[in-house]
Amino acid sequence: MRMLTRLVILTLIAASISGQHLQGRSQKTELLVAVGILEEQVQDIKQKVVALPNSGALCPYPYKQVLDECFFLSKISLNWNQARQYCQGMQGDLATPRNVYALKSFIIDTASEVTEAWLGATNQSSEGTWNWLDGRPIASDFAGGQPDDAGGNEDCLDIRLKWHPTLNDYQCGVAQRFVCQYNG
Ligand SMILES: [Ca+2]
Ligand SMILES: [Ca+2]
Repeated sequence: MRMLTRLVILTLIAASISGQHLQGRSQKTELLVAVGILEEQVQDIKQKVVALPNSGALCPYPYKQVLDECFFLSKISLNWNQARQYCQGMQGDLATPRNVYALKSFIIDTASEVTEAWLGATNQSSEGTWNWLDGRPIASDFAGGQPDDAGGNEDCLDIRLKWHPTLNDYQCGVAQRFVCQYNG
């Protein structure tokens, strides 16, 4: 009797284990099928990505892509306020680069003769405070001794291509080349 009970219990355990195995196997099969479907979908998405036009499409003419931002280096020279108006007239504003040195490389690559260009920051309305036009503080990247508000008359930000670090406050009324950034 005792033997029979043990046998029954062992049989039940064996059946239970085998059931778990079966269950586990079918779960594994289901997961493998799911993985297969996902792999197919990934392939499908990759093909669609390849079929898309070049990533240059991120930046409409005449902007050029630098990392994930779109910049335009002017050929003409304007004072800071005029330059800002010009950029705003082409769906942008003066540049507020997240990576100043990527923009610097872009300017040098595009026009190595350029020595300075307006960027998107001013303290015309609050002397001493330097924020990008999008509100982010300009924490670093000012050249040594800058901003110096020389002559008490430097309220606009430019980039000096031959300086490192590279940013400077300068007289807003001076006409020089400038960098716009697409805001689309
Ligand atoms: Ca100033
Ligand atoms: Ca200065």
